[in-house]
Parts: sequence; C-alpha cells; structure tokens
Amino acid sequence: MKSLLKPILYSYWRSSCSWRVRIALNLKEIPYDIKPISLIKSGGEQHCNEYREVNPMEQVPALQIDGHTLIESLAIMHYLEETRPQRPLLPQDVHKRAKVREICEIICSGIQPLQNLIVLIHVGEEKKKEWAQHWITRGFRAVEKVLSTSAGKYCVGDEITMADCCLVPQVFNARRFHVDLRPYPIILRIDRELESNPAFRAAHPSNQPDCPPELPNK
Ligand SMILES: N[C@@H](CCC(=O)N[C@@H](CS)C(=O)NCC(=O)O)C(=O)O
Repeated sequence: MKSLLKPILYSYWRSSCSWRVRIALNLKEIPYDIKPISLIKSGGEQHCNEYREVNPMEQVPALQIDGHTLIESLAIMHYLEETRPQRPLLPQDVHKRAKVREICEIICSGIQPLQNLIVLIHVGEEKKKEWAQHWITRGFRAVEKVLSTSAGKYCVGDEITMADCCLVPQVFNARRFHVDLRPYPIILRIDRELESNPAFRAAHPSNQPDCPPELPNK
C-alpha cells in the first residue's frame, strides 16, 4: 500500500547506483529525503552494523518507501514503476521493453559491479585505473552496438527510460576513470542530450547534500 510518508533514500553523492534511483524518483516527481551514507568515511559507513540491517549487501542505494526497505537499484526502479506508473520508465512495446532491460543489464551486471569500490580496493591502487577502464570499455562497446539499433533521441526510442537512468551515471564513472569515450558517439550524444534535463541535473553528484564543497565544477 502506498504511504504518505516521504520516502528516504540512502545515497552517496558519487554512487552511480544511487544516482539511477535519484533520477527515477525525480522523473516520477516523487518527493524524497536523502540519508547520506559515506562510502569513504571511517572505512565506509556502508559496512557499519546499523546500515547492514538496512542493506545486507553493505551498498547504496536503499529506499524506505511505503513501509518497506528496498535494496538493489533496478529492483527499486521496477517497484517505483509498478506502484507509481506516472511518467513511465518502460515503453509499452514489448520489444522495446526488452531492449531497455538489455541495456540496464549490461550496465548493472556487466560493467558497474566490476568497477565498484569494493572490487577496486581488492585490485589495488596501482592497477585500479587500468582495471576499471578495461571493463567499462568492454561494456560500452556492447552498449554502443545495442544503441545503434535501439536509440532514438534516448537509449530506446524517443522516450526516457530506465536505460537512460543507468547510462548517464555510468558515463560519469567512465570519465572519472579517464576512459576514451570517442569510440561511443551514440552514448555521448544521449549523455549530452540528458545533461540539461532537470530530473537528471537535480540527481547529479554535484547537486547532492553530501557532495564535498571543494569538488571542482560544482
Ligand atoms: N547491484 C547494486 C549495486 C550497488 C553498488 O554497487 N553500490 C555501490 C555504489 S554505486 C556501493 O555501495 N559500493 C560500496 C562498496 O563497494 O563498498 C545496485 O544496483 O543497487
């Protein structure tokens, strides 16, 4: 049952997975509060006992909504889609829906987990940049290929979908790791297209309450 209480999003400003959910909430015009979880402070607040009760995977995001605590950004976006159908994030057409899910899976299973903080810590400071570049490049090659037949103005056709919610934060990560994005003109075009969209802008790391003030380009 839908609750009138404002949802609470456990989020970290630079987390691409939190960012996906922030975009979805914004697009659907669902007001929410942010509870920042620092992935850096004190060895990472995601690992503290209290937060482990919220998300046993010790990761952000988590969303408290309708009296439930939900984890996993894709599952959260689907819940929002099913309970708040306004401003749909999945197309009506079944083939297009499949394409949206394909792109989401490539990013959420095939790219982001391989360049996630906990993995990079394991890989080590010296090799982490090359490692992240390798997996992002491999995944973006596939995303670009899928987009070559699915994209219109956005990832799938001319409506913004969950695929766009996943793509834009992943492009930010790619830039953080200095991935050469020139071979991916469609990805770059869609990212540019969405840069000025108010829902995407408000969800941007630089506009988060826990973004450090000294961050360049804030
Ligand atoms: N599959 C999860 C992945 C969540 C995830 O990897 N979150 C990252 C930030 S984007 C995190 O909390 N990392 C903390 C860590 O690795 O210790 C989702 O989509 O929500």
